[in-house]
Amino acid sequence: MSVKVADLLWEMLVNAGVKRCYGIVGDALNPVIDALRRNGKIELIHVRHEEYGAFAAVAEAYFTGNPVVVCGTAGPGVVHLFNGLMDARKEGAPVIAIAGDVETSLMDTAALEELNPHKFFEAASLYTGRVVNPEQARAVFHTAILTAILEKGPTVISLPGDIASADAATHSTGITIPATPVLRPSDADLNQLVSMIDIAKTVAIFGGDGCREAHDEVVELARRLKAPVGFALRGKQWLEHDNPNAVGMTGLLGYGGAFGAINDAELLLMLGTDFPFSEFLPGESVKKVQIDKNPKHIGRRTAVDLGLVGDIKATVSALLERVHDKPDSRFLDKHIADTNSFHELLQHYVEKGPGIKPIRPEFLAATLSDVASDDAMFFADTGTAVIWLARHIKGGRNRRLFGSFSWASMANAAPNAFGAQLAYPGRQTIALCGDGGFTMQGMGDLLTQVQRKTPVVQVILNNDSLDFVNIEQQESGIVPFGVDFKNPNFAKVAEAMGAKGIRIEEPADVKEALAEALAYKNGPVVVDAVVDPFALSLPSHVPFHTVKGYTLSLAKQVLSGRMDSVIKTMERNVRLI
Ligand SMILES: Cc1ncc(C[n+]2csc(CCOP(=O)(O)OP(=O)(O)O)c2C)c(N)n1
Repeated sequence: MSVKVADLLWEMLVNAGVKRCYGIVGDALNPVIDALRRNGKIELIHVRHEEYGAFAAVAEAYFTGNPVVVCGTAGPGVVHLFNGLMDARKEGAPVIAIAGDVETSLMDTAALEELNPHKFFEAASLYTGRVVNPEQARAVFHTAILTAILEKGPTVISLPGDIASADAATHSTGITIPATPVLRPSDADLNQLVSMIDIAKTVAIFGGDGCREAHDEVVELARRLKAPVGFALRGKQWLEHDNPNAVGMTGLLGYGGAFGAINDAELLLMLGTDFPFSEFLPGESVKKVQIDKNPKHIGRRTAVDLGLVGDIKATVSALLERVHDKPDSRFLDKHIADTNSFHELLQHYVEKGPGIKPIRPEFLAATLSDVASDDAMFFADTGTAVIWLARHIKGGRNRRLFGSFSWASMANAAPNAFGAQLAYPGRQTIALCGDGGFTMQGMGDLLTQVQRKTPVVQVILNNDSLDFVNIEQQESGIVPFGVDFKNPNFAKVAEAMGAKGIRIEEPADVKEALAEALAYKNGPVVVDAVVDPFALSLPSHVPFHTVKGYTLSLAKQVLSGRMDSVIKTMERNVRLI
């Protein structure tokens, strides 16, 4: 049998390490999927919504580092992939989209389902190739694959059905993935950094996702410099565990002494972070050095005094050979003490949790953290779930914490956990879902999990509202509006769909119910946890405009006759209970 363009594509993807393709077939994609079936080495994960597949692919690609394929057919199918591809772009996940395209004879004729991939994918894709001739195919496939892997992000192969089923112009399917080079600043630049460190009386470190491979090096540097280590949400899982100098996070979800440490230090080392909230970073009173392998990150969130390009592991290793220890630990001790006292505040609703109904989300998340295994993978929906993940789910050397942290899409957690479960079968994969998020996307594809008997645990924060936006609106001084809805009993819905459903209304049942959910291995579990919609969270550093916004919103709510919700908000957040 002759080799078709689509056969060439799948064989090249196999050779690049692709194991799964998430998506929905049809129309332009049919010859492509027929070739996948013939090839037999890549599994098609047939989802009910292309976006769900894309978010699953992001988690698989981010954690394994392997390229993962998603597919959608021309027009609407392709459009459904977009949000997940934006997420792949922001989280740095090598996802390759095979986008069905109209027949070449119909291009640019406003045909049914026609979409110009170059225009449409521009914001998301690192490279988009539209294959209009079999002669082009190998080069386009090769570029899309290598770009996704080496630049860690999404690429798009737009493939019309007539070209997919045409004879390939070559049988060459080999693909060589170059190893990642070691990247670090020059000796002269490192020496300049060493002198800045030597001059500074106090040094703080602030790290992000770029510290992924560098836990031990950063912790050792912090130990020698007596430097507190704060982190962005994307750095938490890499820097918090096994780190006596950890002082928590800054930003809107902030906790611990991170904000103070970063702003009080004489010198701040920003390591592998593109933390976007500039107002939480220090101004000119603190000298700043930023190190990142991506030069575009340097200086864009705050002006820096020195910018160095390098991998954090390689750069900090080289620095450790040159840097002089600092003997004075008073700065570190102060910020560790601040961190400990904030921790006590955070524990309030955890410790009181067994006696408070509706269930406090802090207590739910902390209990989940306690009962989960040491290598559990946690995923949080954008919404209040991220807050509780950041503050109450403990990381660890083998634990993983993930979400749509940089793109901030809703409804990511269930598909993320599904993708992770396929990549790491048997490992605990836990999605902390908003009720808005779960009904937006998780519910339809619960059927996919049921069909595949995938043991994903989704814990739904059932608070009958888009609670995060509720808080956001109050912070900005407006009366909450458009945020309430009515939920079904998700446990019963799950049971009707063939999953295991567990509903928790009583705080006393939380631990046992979560343990039961985690022990279940025959398929997906939905834990419907009825939580307090009035639970608020304030960052460890509260900007003035937030306080002003809350005061204004509460006043407006009183004036518009919502006294009861104001009282509940106050009562449940000033530690009266
Ligand atoms: C796709 C999408 N739509 C809207 C938003 C804006 N948004 C951010 S959080 C949020 C509320 C999430 O509500 P829910 O999933 O119920 O979680 P909760 O905050 O109540 O825990 C919304 C609407 C978004 N980030 N993404």
